[in-house]
Amino acid sequence: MSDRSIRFTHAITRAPGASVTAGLRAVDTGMPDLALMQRHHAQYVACLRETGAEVIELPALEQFPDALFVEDTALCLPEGAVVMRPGAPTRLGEAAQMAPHLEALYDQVLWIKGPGTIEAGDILTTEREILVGRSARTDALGIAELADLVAPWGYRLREVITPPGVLHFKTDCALLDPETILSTARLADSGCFAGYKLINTAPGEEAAANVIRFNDRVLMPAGFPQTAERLAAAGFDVHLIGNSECAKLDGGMSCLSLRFSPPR
Ligand code: CIR
Repeated sequence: MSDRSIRFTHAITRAPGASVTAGLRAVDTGMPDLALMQRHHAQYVACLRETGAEVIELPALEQFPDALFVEDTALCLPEGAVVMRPGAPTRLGEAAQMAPHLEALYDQVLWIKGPGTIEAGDILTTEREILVGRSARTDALGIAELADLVAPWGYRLREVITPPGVLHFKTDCALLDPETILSTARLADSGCFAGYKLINTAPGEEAAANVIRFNDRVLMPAGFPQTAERLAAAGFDVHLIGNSECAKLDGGMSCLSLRFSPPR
């Protein structure tokens, strides 16, 4: 089996700006501390870079408080990139800001034109399929439009459900290797991962599910020791990254980067 769902030559990140304090959040758990967030972000970028990947760091976009969560703006596949159409009105304009950076690396950059909406936090790409969770941000029309765009590249897209009250599908799961998924029990119980090996987050550590496998590493938010132990015991090279400030905005490891291997 190939491993292009976990091996990447490139990543794109965007620095948090002062306006991040106005970022979207489901529940107010306090104001994010920009200086601490910047330190965590630097730790995250360094960890990606240490795998040998080229990490393109974009400057902060003050007019878009959530713009550091670049994952939601695009789906990057080896064949081409698809610019998303975010369902959060304050985030809609972020996608167009990302497009030129993708056009510099890809021959094929396609766009979700709407009227549907889709955010890539709801998309999990494995070796065999693309899973898309319907959520408050991602609707049936957006999913259908993405399915049509990626079909010519040979991708099978499967619509699944993001658990109610959960921001994105990948808030609750992550691909650990081509066969293995880390998931919360509440998501795994839906049966959507039949045929994959599963590792569940430890009880009370649901917020540990949003990790990323990036080359030989697993980047994981600090503060979830039992789940970290489960991953280490399964043989994964776990790197803990501070996430206390992004967590106040419902953001985690996957949200902070686009990870891909462009064809040129
Ligand atoms: C939002 O609500 O859109 C941001 N505050 C958090 C986005 C997190 N992104 C992700 O899970 N892919």
